Amino acid sequence: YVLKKNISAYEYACHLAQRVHRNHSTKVLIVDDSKSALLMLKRHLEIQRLQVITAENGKDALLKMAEHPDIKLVITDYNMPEMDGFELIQQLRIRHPKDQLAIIGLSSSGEARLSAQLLKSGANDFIGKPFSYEELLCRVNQNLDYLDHIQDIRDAANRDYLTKLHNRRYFFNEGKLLHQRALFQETPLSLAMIDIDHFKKINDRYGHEAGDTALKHMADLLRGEFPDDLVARFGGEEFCILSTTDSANTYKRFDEFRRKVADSLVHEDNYQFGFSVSIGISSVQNEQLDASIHAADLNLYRAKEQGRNQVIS
Ligand code: GH3
Ligand code: MG
Ligand code: MG
Ligand code: MG
Repeated sequence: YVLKKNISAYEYACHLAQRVHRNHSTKVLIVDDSKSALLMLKRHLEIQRLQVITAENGKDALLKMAEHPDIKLVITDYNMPEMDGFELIQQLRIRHPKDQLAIIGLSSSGEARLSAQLLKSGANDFIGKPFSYEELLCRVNQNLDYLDHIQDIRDAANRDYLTKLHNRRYFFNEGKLLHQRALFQETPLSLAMIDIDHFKKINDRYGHEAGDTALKHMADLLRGEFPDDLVARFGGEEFCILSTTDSANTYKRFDEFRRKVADSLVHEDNYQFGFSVSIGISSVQNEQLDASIHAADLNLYRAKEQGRNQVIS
């Protein structure tokens, strides 16, 4: 009875200790050739509401990784048939860097050499067998928190705080890769610069906060219409899209978007208004990305000059 009571108190403590933000579907892969060890680990990790996937050796683990590319953490034994923990870790590291996939190696206590070997193979951390589950859970949480923090920092560096769209910096980094790939595969790539018309008037008439709401509204429309393209907030009320659609359809697609923006309304309790956008398009063929941006910018300028609320390619 005492044991049972202690275990449930312990489980309750684990429950309280869960980080609120931790996603219930965080996936963990555990790899051990001992079925009983797997079962024990699985049970304790599931109390943490982690989604647990099991594998009995390194080869099996690689298959499971391919099946579940969203696994965040691997906990692996070192001594296993078929493929041992060291080789598994080395194989995993070819594709998954330390700040995207955490790996904890299970080593035997009293074999300090093994722990060093696990770390050298690419593990983020290790834990000596036999271990207390409290220590295991601390290490699991610490490693998952580390990944979360890296992701938060990455988002802060790559996204615009107001609209949560990608920022200019991310646009150039990612854009260069997309550009190279398009050149290599000889697939079309087009670029659109979008600027809100008379945005200053929105700020002047309804206030800066309403202007912010209009920018968020614009971001929602962009996310809805171009889910597969690289969309960024380029500057104040200017957005840039790098799109892999067939260039013959580019004009039509952006003109439909222009109409959609003009037909939509921004509304809150104390205001309601609409706005339009001007769009300049260029194709990104054998040119550098910078040159295509410049070309799209010139077309945007012409769209403004010719009366706004239009697309020029
Ligand atoms: P045009 O049709 O020629 O593009 O005119 P415009 O008024 O849209 O362009 P202009 O460049 O004169 O003004 C852009 C304004 O956008 C000025 C700036 O105060 C405002 N702005 C830039 N960033 C933000 C923001 O984050 N929030 C809000 N509310 N306003 C912003
Ligand atoms: Mg987070
Ligand atoms: Mg403007
Ligand atoms: Mg502008």
